[in-house]
Parts: sequence; C-alpha cells; structure tokens
Amino acid sequence: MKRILICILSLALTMACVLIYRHLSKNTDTPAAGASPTAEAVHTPLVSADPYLTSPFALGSYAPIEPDNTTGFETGWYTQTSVGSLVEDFSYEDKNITVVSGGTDINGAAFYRDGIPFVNGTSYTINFTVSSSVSRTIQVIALNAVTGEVLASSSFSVTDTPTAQSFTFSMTSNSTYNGRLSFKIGNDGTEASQSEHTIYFSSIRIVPSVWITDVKTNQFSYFTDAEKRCTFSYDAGDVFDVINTATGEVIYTGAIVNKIYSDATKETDCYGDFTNVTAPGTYAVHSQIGTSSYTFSIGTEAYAELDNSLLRMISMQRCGSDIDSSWALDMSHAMCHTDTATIYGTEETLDVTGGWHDAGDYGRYIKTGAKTVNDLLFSYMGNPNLYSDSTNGPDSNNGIADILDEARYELEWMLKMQDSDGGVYNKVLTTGLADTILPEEDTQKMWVLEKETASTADFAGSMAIAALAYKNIDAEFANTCLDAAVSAYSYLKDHPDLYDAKNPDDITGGSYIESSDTDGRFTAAIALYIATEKAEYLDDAKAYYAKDDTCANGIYWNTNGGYGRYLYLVKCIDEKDTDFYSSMMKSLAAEAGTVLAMEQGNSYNASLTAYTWGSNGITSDNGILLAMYYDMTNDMAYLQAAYEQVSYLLGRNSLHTSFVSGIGTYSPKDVHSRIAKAKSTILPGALVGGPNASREDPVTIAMADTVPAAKTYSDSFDSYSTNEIAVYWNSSLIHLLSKLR
Ligand code: 9MR
Ligand code: 9MR
Ligand code: ZN
Repeated sequence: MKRILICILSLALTMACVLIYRHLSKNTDTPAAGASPTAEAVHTPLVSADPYLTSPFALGSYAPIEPDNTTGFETGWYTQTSVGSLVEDFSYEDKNITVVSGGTDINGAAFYRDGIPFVNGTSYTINFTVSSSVSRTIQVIALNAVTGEVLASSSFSVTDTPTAQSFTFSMTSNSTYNGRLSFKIGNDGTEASQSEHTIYFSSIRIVPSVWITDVKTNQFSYFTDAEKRCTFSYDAGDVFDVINTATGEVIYTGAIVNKIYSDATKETDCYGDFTNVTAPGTYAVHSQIGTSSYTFSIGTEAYAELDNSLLRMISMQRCGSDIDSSWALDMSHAMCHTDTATIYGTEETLDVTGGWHDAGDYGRYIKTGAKTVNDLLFSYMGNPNLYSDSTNGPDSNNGIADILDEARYELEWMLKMQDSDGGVYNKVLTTGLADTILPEEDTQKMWVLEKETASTADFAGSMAIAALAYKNIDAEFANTCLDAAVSAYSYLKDHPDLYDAKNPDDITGGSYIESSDTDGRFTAAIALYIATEKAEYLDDAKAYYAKDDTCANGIYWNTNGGYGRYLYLVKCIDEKDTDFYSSMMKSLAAEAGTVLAMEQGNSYNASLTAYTWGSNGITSDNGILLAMYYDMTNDMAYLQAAYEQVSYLLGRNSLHTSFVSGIGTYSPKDVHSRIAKAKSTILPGALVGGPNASREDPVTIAMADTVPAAKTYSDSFDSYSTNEIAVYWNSSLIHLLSKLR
C-alpha cells in the first residue's frame, strides 16, 4: 500500500514537473532590451511570469488521465444455440463461451459476428487464439450474411492450451459488406463436446490483402503528448490495433468504444483512443474486421513543415509584388493591382498597393487582414523560437523571422488605408469580381471603400499589437505602428457609435458586416494600454467591458475581443489581484468552457455545433481559445481538446479529408483560388472553409437534401462556400499550432 502511494506521489510529482517544464519551455520570449517606443517597460513580455505558478487554479489539479482502453465497447459478437444455453463472458479481446449443451451437431451452437466486408478479389486471413476446457473440434465459416452463401470453411482441433490459429481464403464470389464470421461450437460427435465446457477465444482478427481505408485519423501527425483518437464506423468490431508501419508490428491494442449516433453526420460511430502511444514513428490503425486508417505519424517535428506551408500560402496571397517561382513554384505570377485606387464617391485617388488578396477573390479587407496579422503576431510573441528566417518564403534570410515579414507586408498596406484623421477605409475592391484570371490580368477600376469604426477599431488593435511585437525587432516600425494605433483610437473616440459600411450596390465583393465594434475597441484599448502604459486606455477597456461583457470574447474575424483579453491576462499578470483581472479570467473560462462543451458533444471532437461558412476556421479559432485557457490554468482537458481540433482539421472527420491542401493522404485539390484555377495548379498549404450546411454556392445547393450538415462540402472550385481559401483561416491554424508545438 505504502509503495503504491509513493508511486502515485512520485508520478504526480513527475507530472507536475513535466507540466511546469512544458510551460516554461513553451513560453519563452525574446529578451526585452532597449528600443522601447515609450518609457521604461514595466510590463513584461507576452508571457510575463509562469502563469502556472501564479494561476488562480490549484497546482497540479489536472494531470493527463490515462485513458481506459478496455471498457466501453459495445460488442457485435453474438452467440446462438438451438438447444440448452450458452454463457458469454466477453471482454474487448477475450470471448469466453460456456457451452451447456452442444445439441445434435456442430451447428448446435455458434459464436459469430456480421458486418464484415468480404470483397471479390481480396484474400482474407482469419487469425484467432483458442483453447477449450475439453479437447474438441470447432468449425470456422465465412459466409455472405445476406445470401447465406458459404465463402470458406475450416476445422480446428482445440485443446486446453491456447493456440494461435489461422486460415486464409480468396474471395471469388460477389462482394458483400455484410459478411459473417461464424465459429461453430456445437456437438462435434464426441462426448466431450456434449458435456458442459468452456471455449476461450481471443485475438480474433480479419486481415485482408487489401485494406478498406475507413478508419479516420489525423492523416498527418499526432502531437507526441496529445490525446490521440480515431473514429470507426459502428460495426468495426470490438478491438483495434496500432501498427508500426515500418516493422509491421502491433504496438498497441485497445477497445473500440462509445457507439453513438450524430445527427450532424447521420452516422453511428465509435472511437478508439491510443493516447498512450507516444513513440515517434509511422503508424496505421487496423480494426478487428479488416478496415484500416491511412498511414500517419506521431511526433511533433512534422509540424514545422506544415507551419511553413501554411505561412507560404499567405505569402502567395500577396498583392502588388512579384510572386516568384523560386519559392511559389507553380503559383508564381506577376505583380498585380499596381494602379492607384479611387476613394468611392470622390475623384480622389490613393496608393493602396500591397497587402494580401483575402481569399479566392482579389478583394483586400481591413477586418480580415487585422485578424490575420493578430494571429501571426501572437504566434511569434507566444513562441518566438518556433519561427525561422529560412522557410523558403519571399523574405527568407533577411535577418527577421519570416512570420514577422509576412505580418509586416499587410501592416504596411494597412497603414496606407488610414486617413489623416485616423479613420481607416474598410476595403479595396474592383468594380466587379474578377473572372477566373490571374490578378495581374484583373485591370478593372479599383475602389477604396469608406471609413468605418469597425475597421478602424480592428486596425487600431493590430497596430498596437504590432508595436509590441516589433519593439525589439525594428523600433522605428514599432513606433510607426503605435502612432497609427493612437490616431486610429482617437478617431474612435470621436466616433463613439458603430459605423459599419455596406458595399455600394455597384461593387461586388466580401461584405464582412459586423453588428458591433466594441470588441475591436476593447482589444485596441488593451493593446494600447500595454504599449503605452497609459491608464486611460485601461479605463476605457474596463468601461467597454462594463457596458457589454461579450466584448472580451472571440478571436474570429468579426468578434475579436479575445485577443485583448489574452494580452491582458498574460502581459498584466502583475495586476492579477484586481477585479478586472479576475473578470478577464472568468470571461476566458466561460468562453473556453462553452467551446469545450461543444468539443465533447461532437462525435469527431470538433468544437462545432453548427456547420456554417468557414466552419474550419471557426474550429481552429476555437482551438486557440481552448489553448489560451490552458495557458492560464494548465487544465489538461483544454489542451487535449485543442489538439483534437487539429486532428479534426487534418482528417479525423466524417469526410475523411485533411482540409489543408497537400497535407495528409487525401486533401483538397480544386480549391476556390482564382490564381490556382487560372494556372491549373494546386495551391498548397491552404486550409479550406469546410462544411457549410447553409448551402451558399451552386454545388452544395445541388446536393441531395439528405446530405448531412457535417458532410455539406465539395472539393470543387465552384463550391466557394465550402472550398474557398482565406488568409485568416490559415493564420488561425498557424496560431493554434504555435500553442501546441
Ligand atoms: O470568388 C468569389 C468568392 O471569393 C466569394 O466568396 C463568393 C461569394 O461572394 O463569390 C465568388 O464569386 C462567384 C460569384 O459570387 C458568382 N459567380 C461565380 C463567382 C466565382 O465562382
Ligand atoms: O468567411 C466569411 C464568412 O464568415 C461569411 O459567412 C461569408 C459570407 O458573408 O463570407 C466569408 O468570407 C468570404 C467573403 O465574403 C468573400 N471573399 C471570400 C471569403 C471567404 O470565403
Ligand atoms: Zn493583387
């Protein structure tokens, strides 16, 4: 007993140390040195102290839970007898059957399961281990459960020594997805088989020569420490194996559990958990009945490659510069949209060249640009060591991390969008949406659309965040950003009411309408408070929050107070005893709690209850909220849920698709990108919008009514409401990964 206690204690201690180490090693920041745009910095870097030790939550109260991988299965194995009775004693792997009376022949008792795919042309090896309390013979039969046709049969003598048995047959009949494997355990003609006895089966596996790849996993890589789950269709058997594909060895076995129907997928599914597998390597999951996952890896290293690819996609969205084939390969194209643009309703022209094409269209928008910039800057500030200057992007090897180069490309454009009174024009659009042509061929007249408070607020937030991020990198640029933020903020003070401009009737493009700008004002106020240390900004933030406490929520393109909230929590940890600090913690806890509940209620652990335009971006944004909460509390449940969002996006979903082009075994090829379409190539590293049950494009509108919400998706250019790409979806995933790597 004492030894057990010591063991538990030392385990808990090790856990705690690992957690503290993780936190410290994850939350390093560049040393704060000189070059401050303001006075002496009293506020510390993005993660100022170890929030774990100072967290209002109990130390060590959350340790990873070892999943129980033996219970919770719902067996699909049945027994059958014409006489007497049978007693079943089933675990996920062992099936013990007591035959009380064997009947008149071998068919007098049977043990079987249905739902096994037997495909014409495939050969099947049936493996099992068997023993019996009396020596006897059993017969094993494979048949088509629908027609009754016997496909193969074999007899085995069984003794009290557990023996691994095996037989192979080639399927030459018509394929069936409802095959039956039946063990005949009735009267074999001997006395022994007629007396009461027990037969012990275990390790029953159906191994096809060609696997049906029906088991959904993250197709790319599971983080080493992450919860690792895969999804099976309900009839995949009681047990699964994880195979090391390099050696063919079974390295882990667990139960297939939690049979559940989901309306969003109209599927009944189960899952398997192999969290305990942590050794880096290449793996596949096999179900008991001969279905498999695609090959995937375990290990965090692969994520550097994914990150670079996600960032390079954003670089490929650059407007107004050469997209060079040296790094953009097939996506290269000439400089575009180089003319000045006209301020709508005036004759005045402005140089607004630069920035990113937002998505598959060529519009350039402040709101989504600001969100994208925030994600990139938060990624860098939270974990600068992850980001190199040699990702093979347009500004590689210039002495500055490429992620900062990319954010700056947009920031420089945003600065051009600010008017002298501090107000910010909301977007640049051409008269109509371009045809499917390269951007340099799109020579329509360009319009700068009116100033609005919503865009000005988002601008102010991003500029103030940039002032923090570039402080030690390029003090002059940081100052420029801070000045721009200050003047945008003063415009907001002069325009206290929401003004959110609609697109003029004769201009087509993304509308990006918001119903409130308080979230943007809130984030701007917090970021300005941290950048300038002026209390007036904090007072404003408190006032916004007092008036509308939802303004601290969200890190979406439309609701983005969550950036300010997190900034305050990590940067102002020295204020943690104040009411406002605890309000911010409560606000984050409430929002992350809502996200966690969605994650737990979703059969693929996606943090979604509805599937709307950009559902993948929302999933990723929600993952960030979960990880933000983990940062402040070390509550493992939230970190694991954040990992699950990555697995969902990279293949563990009902579409069995990795939603990032070029990543995983099966990913989108025909995304809604005008450049990729015009060049007949695949845009790599793009997170597509994902399932949208609202059906807002011709392809999904044409789908059958019966297509479930989570499957309302099409890998086709014309399905822009599900298969478009956008800078702010990519940046979201970069941000999420920055918190997990
Ligand atoms: O390419 C456009 C995409 O960026 C937008 O998200 C979408 C909805 O506004 O519209 C796309 O453009 C299509 C237009 O709406 C209808 N005609 C076909 C266009 C390209 O497929
Ligand atoms: O991502 C946007 C989504 O949240 C909106 O519901 C949708 C409809 O307004 O618009 C999405 O953004 C698209 C924009 O309107 C036009 N350019 C492409 C954007 C991504 O599809
Ligand atoms: Zn352009």
